[in-house]
Amino acid sequence: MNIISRGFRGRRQDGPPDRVPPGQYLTDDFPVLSAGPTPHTLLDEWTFDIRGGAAPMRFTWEELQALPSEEITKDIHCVTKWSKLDTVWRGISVDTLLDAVEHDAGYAVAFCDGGYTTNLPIEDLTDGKAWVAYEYDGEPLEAEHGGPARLLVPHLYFWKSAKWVRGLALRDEDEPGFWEQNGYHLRGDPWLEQRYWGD
Ligand SMILES: Nc1nc2c(c(=O)[nH]1)N[C@H]1C(S)=C(S)[C@@H](COP(=O)(O)O)O[C@H]1N2
Ligand SMILES: [Mo]
Repeated sequence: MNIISRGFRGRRQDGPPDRVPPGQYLTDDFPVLSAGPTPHTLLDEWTFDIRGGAAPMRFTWEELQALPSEEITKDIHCVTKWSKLDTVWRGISVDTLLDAVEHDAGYAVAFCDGGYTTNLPIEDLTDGKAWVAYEYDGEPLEAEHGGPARLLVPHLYFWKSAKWVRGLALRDEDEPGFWEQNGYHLRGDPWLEQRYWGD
């Protein structure tokens, strides 16, 4: 009888090739990957800052909540090889946030409570490709998954989706963030398998 081994093999599903990038497998769980302890910031002390534009911009939690939000259904892909299809979020488009700032930057570094950073070209943050998400599956985003708010950049590997995000620092040059200084690819396109330096 090989029912059991078949059952185990079932965890490593291939999934539809147009949805699951090369080298990835599907999971129904939502694994937690954090490089340090989970910070807990009170909402009335929480702000989202955009630095490096013509003038600094700051949104309080209340101001952020007053902006038009969207429901976002996207597949996500972690560089540790799990992918999860049709995850449902609510958040504010980064387009909406950057519209409030005069700038001509080509890049940004997202910064977070706890000190995590990740770098992104502005092109990967705009035109409906990135959000500051504060709900997952119809509930406030859990702290372990980045609540109160995280960046959601689903077309890149999930390390770009900075948890506990507190703002964006606009830059003229691409400046490696936490994982990008420690061996991860500068951009991280899962369809090109841009996992590590040199990929
Ligand atoms: N602030 C912060 N954001 C982070 C991380 C982190 O360690 N700290 N880990 C990244 C990595 S490597 C991944 S795969 C995803 C994991 O998100 P999850 O724990 O909600 O699955 O968050 C990303 N964002
Ligand atoms: Mo990751």
